[in-house]
Amino acid sequence: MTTETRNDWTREEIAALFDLPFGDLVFRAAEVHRAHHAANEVQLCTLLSIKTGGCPEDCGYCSQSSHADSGVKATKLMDVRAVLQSAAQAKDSGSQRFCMGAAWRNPKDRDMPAIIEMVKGVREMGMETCMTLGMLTPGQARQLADAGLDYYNHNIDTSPERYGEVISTRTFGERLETLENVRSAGINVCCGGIVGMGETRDDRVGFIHALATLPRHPESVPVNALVPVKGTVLGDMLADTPLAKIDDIEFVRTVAVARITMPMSMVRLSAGRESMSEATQALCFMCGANSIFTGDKLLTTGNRGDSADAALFAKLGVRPMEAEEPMRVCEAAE
Ligand code: SAM
Ligand code: DTB
Ligand code: SF4
Repeated sequence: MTTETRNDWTREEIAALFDLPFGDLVFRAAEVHRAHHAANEVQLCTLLSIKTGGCPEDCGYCSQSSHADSGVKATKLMDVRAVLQSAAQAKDSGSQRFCMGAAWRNPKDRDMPAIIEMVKGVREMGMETCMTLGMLTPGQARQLADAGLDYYNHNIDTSPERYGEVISTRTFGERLETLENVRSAGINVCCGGIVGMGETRDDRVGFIHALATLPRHPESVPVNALVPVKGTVLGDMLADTPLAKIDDIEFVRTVAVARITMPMSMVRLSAGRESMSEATQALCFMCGANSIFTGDKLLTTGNRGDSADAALFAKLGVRPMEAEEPMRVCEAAE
């Protein structure tokens, strides 16, 4: 078995992994996982929406797009003090990473001073920081790096071929440009996408292929299961065509292939756990998912909640991961 990190995966190799008998795929993913990560340890991250709704982008899955009719109210950017209060609560409940999300196409330069205060304040509490603010210029990425931001989340969401069907207000190439700006600034990359948007197996192959052939694998790979929201293009499409809903086994296969192709990355079982069975989540952990979002809310939709997760961890013998000094990738900036 090879477990080294490779960036030259072919689509055929990835398709062949997806095609493996399920037991073989689970076994192989677990082997790769145990070669690089502590088995039975899962990282806890907490999300906060620091600026909700009213987003000009037309992402077909998102409740926060102004093109959707989801009933989500647009808010202004939160006060720094309120954000830090929320971070302190997350730390008290055992979270290691605080992820702050804003419903922007991109941050305006006038927003940057408050954003920088948030990063510095959360870091001072001893938590890892992550932000997701939309597209960044090279200068904005450097400002965030100077403030000490540990991770930037910017998802490719689906295969390059499917991208234009899900989002029309930006291109896949623009997504890659921001990822490059984040890398060059020396910030760790968090990049993944959504499964269950009515895509084909071939799109899931293309999605993992695009991530696993980046010049450097993202340090975090969030795999979201679509949370169908009424009033969004994809939420309504799934309500009308329930057969398009992703099968649990196919979801687990996607997590396993992410683990095998990106052995060192943290694979985050992200949105969609509220309606996912415990057995499916257990299979995902077995196949190498080693991070989750805690609490009862993601950005605008529900999450499982801490007591349900604690009970699941106890059943499975899973422990919350100890916080570590975040890995820096500053050599990328040299
Ligand atoms: N505006 C920023 C951006 O798009 O980069 C950051 C926030 S956006 C909500 C972050 C990610 O959340 C998206 O890229 C998508 O992968 C995920 N997401 C959004 N809505 C979702 C939904 N209904 N179900 C599952 N994942 C979702
Ligand atoms: C990611 O990939 N998943 C998180 C985080 N990055 C920002 C967001 C999930 C959002 C789910 C839908 C909502 O709550 O609005
Ligand atoms: Fe805006 Fe991000 Fe939602 Fe797209 S995913 S509509 S960019 S908040």
